[in-house]
Amino acid sequence: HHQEPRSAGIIGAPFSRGQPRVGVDRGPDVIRAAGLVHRLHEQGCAVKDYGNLTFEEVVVDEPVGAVKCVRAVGSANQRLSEAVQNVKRDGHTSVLLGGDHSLAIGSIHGHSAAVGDLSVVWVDAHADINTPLTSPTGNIHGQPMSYLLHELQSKIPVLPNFTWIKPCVSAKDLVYIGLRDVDPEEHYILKLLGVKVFSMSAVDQLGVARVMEETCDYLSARVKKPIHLSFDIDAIDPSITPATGTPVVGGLTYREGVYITEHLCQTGLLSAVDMVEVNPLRGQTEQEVQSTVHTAVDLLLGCFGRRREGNHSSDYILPEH
Ligand code: 6HN
Ligand code: MN
Ligand code: MN
Ligand code: MN
Repeated sequence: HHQEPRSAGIIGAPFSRGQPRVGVDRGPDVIRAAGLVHRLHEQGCAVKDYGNLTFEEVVVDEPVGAVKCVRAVGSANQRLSEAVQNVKRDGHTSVLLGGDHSLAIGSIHGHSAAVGDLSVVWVDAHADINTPLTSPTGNIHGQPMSYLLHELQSKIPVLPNFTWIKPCVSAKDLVYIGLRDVDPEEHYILKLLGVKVFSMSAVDQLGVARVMEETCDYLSARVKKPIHLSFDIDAIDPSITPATGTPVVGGLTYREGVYITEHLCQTGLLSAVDMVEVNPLRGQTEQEVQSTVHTAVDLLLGCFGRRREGNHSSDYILPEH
């Protein structure tokens, strides 16, 4: 079978205000420095790098209730949403390099604004579905899905710089993979909305191949919608990707992570990808940082057609002597 030629439109979002640790804003540049663009080209993928976004400097950003940096996060995501809409209108698969996971608000919003109804595959140790009122930390990177889901809108208070957000995802169009650190309030929400979850227990029980088969069967049961993959690097086990802000033991292996991206690529429906929470300042050694960054790159290559069996272009001709 033949795949359509792919093209990636890369957006860097050096943004960290959805959580308190410095360094995650360096994610886009370290992922590029590891050769992402070159390696995508090498595997026959067209690439346009749209560069890094710049963000409004929000000087006064007092907590709203318990929620921190509301205005900065709202404003940054509004810019990101516009940027993703641009990339989609140019015909690319959108690639967001974060930055922290609060950026999923703008990325998914912009994707949906450009293409309509989406499926969302959220690969993460965490569910990131706290509402502003259930959040135990006030960090917005633990809340993005709550702002995006139609079903939670009555639970979301009005927040400064958040009024542009239109909920655009239905609970039935969301699948989680890799969960292993879910707050009790989040667990209640997941059960209340009947969200499809493949926790690490399910990965252990079923194996990653069946998890992906069931994920795609579930999402394509009605109509085949474009897929938004939101990949938090902390989904992978911290023995492989330690340079991240909220590591949790017992995660996906490198191979399970790559398999997820290969499988989603082969659906032909992958339309936008987030690679978030890579924080080079959280590595204890250079080796820890490199392992984390190289894994992020390999996951992205998997999203754009890299196969571990090898690849060759369809017009390749063996040299004659
Ligand atoms: N992430 N559930 C915790 C919270 O603060 O709401 C942790 C969130 C982690 C978020 O890793 O993107
Ligand atoms: Mn063929
Ligand atoms: Mn996480
Ligand atoms: Mn996350």
